[in-house]
Amino acid sequence: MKVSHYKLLIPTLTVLASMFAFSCKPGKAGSSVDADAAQKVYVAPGKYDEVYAFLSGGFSGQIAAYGIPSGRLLKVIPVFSQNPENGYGYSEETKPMLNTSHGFVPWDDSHHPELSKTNGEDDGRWLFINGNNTPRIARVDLATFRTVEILELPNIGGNHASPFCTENTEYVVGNTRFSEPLDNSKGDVPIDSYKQNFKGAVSFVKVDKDNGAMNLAFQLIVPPFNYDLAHAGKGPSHDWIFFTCYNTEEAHTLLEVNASQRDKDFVMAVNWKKAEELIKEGKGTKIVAKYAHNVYNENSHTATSTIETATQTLDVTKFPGLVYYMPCPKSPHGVDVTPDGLSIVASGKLAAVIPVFSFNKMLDAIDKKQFDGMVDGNLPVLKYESVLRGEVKKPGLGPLHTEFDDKGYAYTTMFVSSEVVKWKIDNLEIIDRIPSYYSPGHLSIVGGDSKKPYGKYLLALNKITKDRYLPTGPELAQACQLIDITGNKMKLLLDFPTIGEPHYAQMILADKILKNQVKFYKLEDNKNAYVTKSEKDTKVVRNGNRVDVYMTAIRSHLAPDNIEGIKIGDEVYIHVTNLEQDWDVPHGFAIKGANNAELLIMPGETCSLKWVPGQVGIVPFYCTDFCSALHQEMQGYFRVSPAGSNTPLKFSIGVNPVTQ
Ligand code: K7E
Ligand code: CUA
Repeated sequence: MKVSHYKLLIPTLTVLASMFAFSCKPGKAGSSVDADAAQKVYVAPGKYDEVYAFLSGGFSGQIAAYGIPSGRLLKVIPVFSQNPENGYGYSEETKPMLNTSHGFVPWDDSHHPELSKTNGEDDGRWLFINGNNTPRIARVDLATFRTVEILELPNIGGNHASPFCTENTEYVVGNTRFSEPLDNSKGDVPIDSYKQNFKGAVSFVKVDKDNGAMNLAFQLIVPPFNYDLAHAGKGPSHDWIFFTCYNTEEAHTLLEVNASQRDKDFVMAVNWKKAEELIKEGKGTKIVAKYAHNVYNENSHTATSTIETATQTLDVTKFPGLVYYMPCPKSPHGVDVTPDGLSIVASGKLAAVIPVFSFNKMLDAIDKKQFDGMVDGNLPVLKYESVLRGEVKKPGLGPLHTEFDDKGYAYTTMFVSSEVVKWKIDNLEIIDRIPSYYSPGHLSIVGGDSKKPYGKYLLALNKITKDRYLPTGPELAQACQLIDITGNKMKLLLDFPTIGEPHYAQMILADKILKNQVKFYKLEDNKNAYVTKSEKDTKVVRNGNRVDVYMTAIRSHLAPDNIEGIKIGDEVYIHVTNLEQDWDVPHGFAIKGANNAELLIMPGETCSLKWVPGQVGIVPFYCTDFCSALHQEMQGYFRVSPAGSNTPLKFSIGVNPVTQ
């Protein structure tokens, strides 16, 4: 995204710049920093931040949780990428989370964190995020800040317009960025048969309202455009979800030029309620599809991966009334729905206005058949004038994304002119603008995409860092900026760098999450297949060349800590149970030479590390997490003997070999 936006938009700067009176280069930072900014972001030691901000990690594949207003990094939550820091994607329990129909894929590109919603408001239960590259949707449980489910999406390429929740999280929805042939037709087809063989697919993932469990309910087969962003309706527009699409030219090469030919692309409006009914009536077509569904069980602390083999589909050209297109100027990117659910704001990356569509006018235009042609024969394009509520005039250059506050204002990022623009939702008038350093993509306001925005803070998520911090060589961190939106004028409060590229972020009042926090796992509820609930039950079991070590950790020893009889050719699985039952007492486990990461085991949890010893000799292991004054004493040894040797299997703790 960083590169594509940059390349795409910079050339247009010269074209569009003449149309605007203001400078495209932001002024000096110092001039716009509020005098009492320091006081507004200072959170005294020991005090909590008011807000959690969840920032996508972009090409890190993860999510980072920050405290706002301080900008303190609280945690990086591993999602799509292996994380050696705590063994996610390395331990036996978590490897299945990264399984896909293509096998183990330990990385992805995550763009859009999305908080679960109840009645259109953030409920603080789950956080969803998309994997853009190998299409997946992940769910993080906000009681534990752990990724607990990852569902692969078949039939699509580039899961970018994803995952956006309907008003009550009935569904999280994702759409394809790179249309491609459907999996059941997988074919060795020429790329230039794009128009005949390629399709888009909108995935509707049902979310269980009690436990959050996801399943792919159905997919809508749509024309082969590039679908970019989405937002669901709310209140009166509850039944609908809106997608921007570009490349309605259906180009398959040099999209930079070929997908920017038409004056207008579309916002696609989908009546998901109607699609749901059609599926319930059995109108869906089941097609072959292969996709992984990975679930982490919180009691066994173990993930399982299942490969699914089919999905229900509806070809939208066969069901009138499911899909309508609203023309939208020049390569639309973001699409956002106002808190009242009545206006749909789209941002054309190359457009000089921000069109604001009226939901009621859309219904009316559908009713009166105010069409301006068809897509694929029978998918109506609604007349621009008949659906438009108005345009925000001269907003700046390169509008991308919009969010809303609690006072009737909208805020839109301008990528090219590098600023955030505040405008009034009712009369579409621009109220204020503030420079952003540099080139913001998304922005986030506390509750800013919900039915009840809280307002107060705005985060601008910037693509380019340049000179904002001490340099770190050619690679500079991405960055974001905290802006105070309580007054008429926006005020810059704080800059801070981020982990990976923050595309989107979601901010939520901390109180909504704090109350549900799990502090440790109850040992008595531990259902891990290799749990050891007390030190006296520790053991080492050989079965052919497989050796299972049932180990425990408690301040400040690992038991057993002397293990002999391991041989070259063995596969050793070390299952460590942390016996502690208190908050913030993890133990770590690492072993010399393991072609693996460490384990970081939370109180009451069991984690397993696979180790294939490669050299004869004594191999130390130790706890990696400084857990007590005697943490440095928390260690042990394996003895590895040659293949075929008859060293007996022995394990012990507290028997000093020197005095034997
Ligand atoms: Cu605009 Cu991937 Cu949401 Cu980046 S996307 S900015
Ligand atoms: Cu346990 Cu250090």
